Amino acid sequence: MKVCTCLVSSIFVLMFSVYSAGAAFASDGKTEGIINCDIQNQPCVRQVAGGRITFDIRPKPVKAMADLTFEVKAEGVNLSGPPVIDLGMPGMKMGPNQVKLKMTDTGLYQGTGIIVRCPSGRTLWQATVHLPGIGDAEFVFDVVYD
Ligand SMILES: [Cu+2]
Repeated sequence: MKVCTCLVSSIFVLMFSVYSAGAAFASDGKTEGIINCDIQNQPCVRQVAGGRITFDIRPKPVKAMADLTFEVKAEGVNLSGPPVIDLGMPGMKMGPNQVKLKMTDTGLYQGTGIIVRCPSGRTLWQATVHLPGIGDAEFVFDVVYD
């Protein structure tokens, strides 16, 4: 189970991050500052290499432990292959969680994956979208825990 991956890899990190990084995130407002993608309400757009990519996750609200569809749309840029997404949490070492996308239309890539529930209770997640031939785009957003 992915929960276990998160648990096992986070046990030692948790001991430190809950009291140090976790506290810092909560107390000085850094959490709000590093969110750069309002994924609960709209797709997130990033200018890259003379064009732009649009990143989206459905269905909304975007929840942990639910089957999610990840989508990347490339406009004005040609990717040399389908994007791969690494899911993680800022300031926290999580187990590997990668979503591989497939082209479903011209410039449109989709794949399915799951965002796990972090035992620390923190809801801030980061998607690092690897764009072949272009580079990485990072999206930091909040997910919903039921
Ligand atoms: Cu975590």
